[in-house]
Amino acid sequence: MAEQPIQRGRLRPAPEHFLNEADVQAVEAGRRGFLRKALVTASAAMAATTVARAEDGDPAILTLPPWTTSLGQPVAARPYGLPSQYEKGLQRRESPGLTRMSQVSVAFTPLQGLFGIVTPSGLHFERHHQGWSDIDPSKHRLMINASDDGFIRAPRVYTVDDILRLPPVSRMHFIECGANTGMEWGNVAVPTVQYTHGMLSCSEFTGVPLRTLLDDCGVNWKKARYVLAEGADGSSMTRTIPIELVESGEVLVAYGQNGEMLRPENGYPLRLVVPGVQGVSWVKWLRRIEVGDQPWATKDEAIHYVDLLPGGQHRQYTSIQECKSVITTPSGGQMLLDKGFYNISGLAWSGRGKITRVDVSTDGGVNWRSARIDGPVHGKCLTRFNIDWVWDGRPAILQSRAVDDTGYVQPRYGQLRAVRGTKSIYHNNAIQSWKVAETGEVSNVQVL
Ligand SMILES: Nc1nc2c(c(=O)[nH]1)N[C@H]1C(S)=C(S)[C@@H](COP(=O)(O)O)O[C@H]1N2
Ligand SMILES: [Mo]
Repeated sequence: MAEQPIQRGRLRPAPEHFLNEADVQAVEAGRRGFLRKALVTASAAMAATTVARAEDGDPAILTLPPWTTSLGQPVAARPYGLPSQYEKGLQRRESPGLTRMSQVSVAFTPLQGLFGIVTPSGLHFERHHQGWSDIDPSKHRLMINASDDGFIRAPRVYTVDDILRLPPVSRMHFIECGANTGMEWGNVAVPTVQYTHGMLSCSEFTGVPLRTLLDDCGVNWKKARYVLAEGADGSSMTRTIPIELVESGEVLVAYGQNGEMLRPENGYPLRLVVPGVQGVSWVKWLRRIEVGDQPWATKDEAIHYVDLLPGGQHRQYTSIQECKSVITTPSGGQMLLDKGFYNISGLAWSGRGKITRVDVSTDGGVNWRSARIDGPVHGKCLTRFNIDWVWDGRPAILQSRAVDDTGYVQPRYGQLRAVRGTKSIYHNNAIQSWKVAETGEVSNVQVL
């Protein structure tokens, strides 16, 4: 643990946890015990550090610190601002264990350390099938075409400047990888919410509705049924998207993220935004849209992101991220330092619309209370919830259960597995449970 972890409230943060070799073996073997043990050791080591408290004679209140008695730094000492040096522990993290297991390249968002609903751009999760590049926008093009003339009248190639001239819209949406929470299908308890749910981020995206561009190319809306989106990276990332999502104006060719241009890792200079749909369809470094009337069955939809079901069948082209929520604090790896008051905080989202309610249980799903929804509630966007809790020092199991405006209720593991079996990797939206031990240690458990 290189950096001093961030201390917030009466919670000790999760250790900056990387899975080690023993953890990886345990994960591969599908055993839960090992990870827990590794975590207890890490937490115990942290508990030994003393916590500074305000008391009589506290120099922090009695003595004027240097920042009060001297000149501060000038404006623009850092023309592009950075977080405080004391926030260094809050980082996107790769988990070498998970990466080795699934041969993927992914860096997870530290959900446990974030407030509200916006993910700072520098902490937005990253998922690349073939790495990222910082593309020179003057050399980037977006081509809109079709395999036969009947679909569009005037195929076109757009420069980034062409797209920046068109009327923009800005919208807040979550993006979640279809494989988020995937390890839990195998009953593997990864230690922290960063690794269970951190392939999830939320930004304000700015761009041009794809509909505008298709209109510009004279699309035949009656004939067109699907579009194919293709990225400029080496992964040949291609996904089929139903035309209804485009026609509704929801799908954006985005260049803006949280008020500035997209970050290179997230698709600079152009990416597709497909609200409510799994991350893989949000094609980054977007360079081509083809219009057609049947799914293309590309590798990223025929082989990957397919859900194996009981009885040897599978689901394909499932793309909506169903209603889901997670408590981000207290969460796995954190430690409650004392009995007493805690604010339970978390995120809820639905690929079908708005969150209407989040219930929270502190006794493993026996009793539920409705949480306070805090801040704006947008469709297909992260929604923050908070609820008071007084911890009596006894073991507890914390859970959250979200409901969206279609009336859909987030399922328990037992309910999800009854329909989906145990062989899937994708689209796990089950209720997450965090166990609080008498020691205050919080860990990942599954409650059916
Ligand atoms: N061109 C391209 N687009 C891509 C990918 C990729 O590897 N190449 N990864 C996809 C996947 S699987 C996900 S989950 C999201 C991740 O977006 P992010 O890295 O901005 O979080 O981008 C999608 N778009
Ligand atoms: Mo993904």
